[in-house]
Amino acid sequence: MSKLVVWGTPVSTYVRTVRLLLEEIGADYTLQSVDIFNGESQSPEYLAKNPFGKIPTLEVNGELLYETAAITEYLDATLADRKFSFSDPMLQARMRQIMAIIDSYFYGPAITTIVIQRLIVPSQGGNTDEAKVKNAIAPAQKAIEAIESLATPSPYLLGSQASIADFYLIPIFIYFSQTPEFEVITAQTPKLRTWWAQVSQLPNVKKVCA
Ligand SMILES: N[C@@H](CCC(=O)N[C@@H](CS)C(=O)NCC(=O)O)C(=O)O
Repeated sequence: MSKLVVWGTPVSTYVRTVRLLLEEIGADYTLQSVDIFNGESQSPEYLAKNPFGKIPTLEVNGELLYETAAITEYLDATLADRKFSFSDPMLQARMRQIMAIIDSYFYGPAITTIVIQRLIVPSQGGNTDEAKVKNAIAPAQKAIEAIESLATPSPYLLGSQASIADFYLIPIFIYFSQTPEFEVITAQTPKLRTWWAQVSQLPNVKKVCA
């Protein structure tokens, strides 16, 4: 059996993506802390594992793998017989498309700007940069409406089976839903609102994202 170590900070959305998958698989793994808030992820020791200083990095029997899409697809293939992907090529393409939209167009405005400015900055005694938040609303809305147009939730994003795309979006919604911008940005995405009401109650979501 493989020895799996996930390097990362438990509050990270991408670390949570990997952990949600591992928990759904029922895999045995260790979470090894790398703090992105105190500079540890930029230390020479961590940069030797991941030259971009991002989390997560997965260690499999001593071999290192980074980038969440690569990690999740590897784990799904090796531990779950691709249960969290699709054999239908178009559905598989839709899953990859949603993951790419999240990486390229949603994570930045939703997490790096709105969540950081609304939740993190004030919790550290700072003031929200309202201009930054305002500028992030339209791109976040465009991205989430694109995902809405691809989603067919019943109850998961692409049907009756949970896929890696769900594990990408759930950790972002955990934080994003706590911001005042969530209501307006998801006003035109009823399918995703129904999806969120259901998946936010899953036991492993409560366990990993508590
Ligand atoms: N492309 C990377 C992105 C990972 C990422 O952005 N992780 C965030 C935490 S959720 C991070 O490492 N932030 C620290 C930083 O940017 O310095 C992946 O897919 O794994």
